[in-house]
Amino acid sequence: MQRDLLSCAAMKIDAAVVSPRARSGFDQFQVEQIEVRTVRLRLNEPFETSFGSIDSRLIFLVSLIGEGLTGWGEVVAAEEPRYSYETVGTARHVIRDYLAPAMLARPLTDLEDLSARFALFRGHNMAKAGLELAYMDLLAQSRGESLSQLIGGTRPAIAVGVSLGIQSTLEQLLRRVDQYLALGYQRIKLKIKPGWDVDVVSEVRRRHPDILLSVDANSAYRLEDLSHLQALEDFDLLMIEQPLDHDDLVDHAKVQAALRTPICLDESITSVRRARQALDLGSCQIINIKIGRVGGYSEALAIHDLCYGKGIPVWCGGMLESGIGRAHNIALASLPGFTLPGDISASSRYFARDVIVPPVTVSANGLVDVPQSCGLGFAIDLDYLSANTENVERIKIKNFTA
Ligand code: OSB
Ligand code: MG
Repeated sequence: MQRDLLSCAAMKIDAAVVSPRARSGFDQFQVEQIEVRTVRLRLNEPFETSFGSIDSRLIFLVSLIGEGLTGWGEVVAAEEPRYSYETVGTARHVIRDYLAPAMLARPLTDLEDLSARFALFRGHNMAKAGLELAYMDLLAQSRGESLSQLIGGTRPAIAVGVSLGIQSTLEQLLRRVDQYLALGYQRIKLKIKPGWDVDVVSEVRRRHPDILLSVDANSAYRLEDLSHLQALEDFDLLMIEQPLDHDDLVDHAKVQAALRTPICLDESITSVRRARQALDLGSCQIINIKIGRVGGYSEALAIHDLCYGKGIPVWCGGMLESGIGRAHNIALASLPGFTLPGDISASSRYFARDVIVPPVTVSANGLVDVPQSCGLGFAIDLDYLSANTENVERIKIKNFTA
């Protein structure tokens, strides 16, 4: 184990005196080196959505070194541009050529400073988020706080659900549902697409009349499919996630107006501005917040605050993250507005061995503890990382001038 959780240093401030998010401008932090690394982890079983199936995950990790500390983040982009246009390749390019130089140029004052530097570059939210995550881990460590404390989290434990991919048979899916309910997960989300929807949902609901059940279409339907989507109304679903196009708000508003079941947007919400517009238009009643999709903590916190103020429930989505991204998701989901179970499963749901120690575990009543130790709250298994690394690059401050 190469990182001592108790050794994170320095300036411990009294959280009761200064509220966590009111402290901008407090710290000056010079990042000296950025390391980007890809690590391939096999999935325990293939994960299939309406846009395809994968059996391994190329995990893209970012670590920042500065002032004797190392902070870790994860870029959640996939290898192919299917969920979003970003890929591991585009993120590597954008980080190396634009974001890393902006980050290293001069000391960072706070998260706002970092996101303002990144805002000069359009899009590439997952690349930006990876660096923001690592910066927040550093900041938490330098203050001797947990990530959850740093962002104003209030929950000691978070409720979690599981996202179940499209299976080869209905029987297989039913077994998976039973398996994850027995493990304690509080909500089951079924991936759906045309041909794997009404009958499947009907059968799961028939067998489990009382569970929290939702579906996620990952944009597999068109506005013309409205009557088909209406057939899902009989199953008392918690929500229908992202039925239409990845960037649509207008047609979702039409679908929401025709359904009792809440629509939840995932892909379409890429910023706090888009979240506000979705709520103004009536495109959804619930929002899935993914730190990567929205470009980092700054935007994720802003969406949380917007929804919290309006009484719109939010929950934390997942991207088959390694433990590093998962630890950040746990911190995010500890904010008070995260009132629905997140897609934050145990490490073992996806990976035989995770890159963090200890792995994330889910209790028998479907809760994940929010770490209280400083930074991420998990140690990084550097030996295991090294053994599975496909590529590693280091970008140093001396390469750049401000
Ligand atoms: O739409 O929520 C999604 C995984 C990859 C890409 C998109 C999605 C998902 C999931 C899995 O549903 C959530 C998880 O990490 O467990
Ligand atoms: Mg989704």
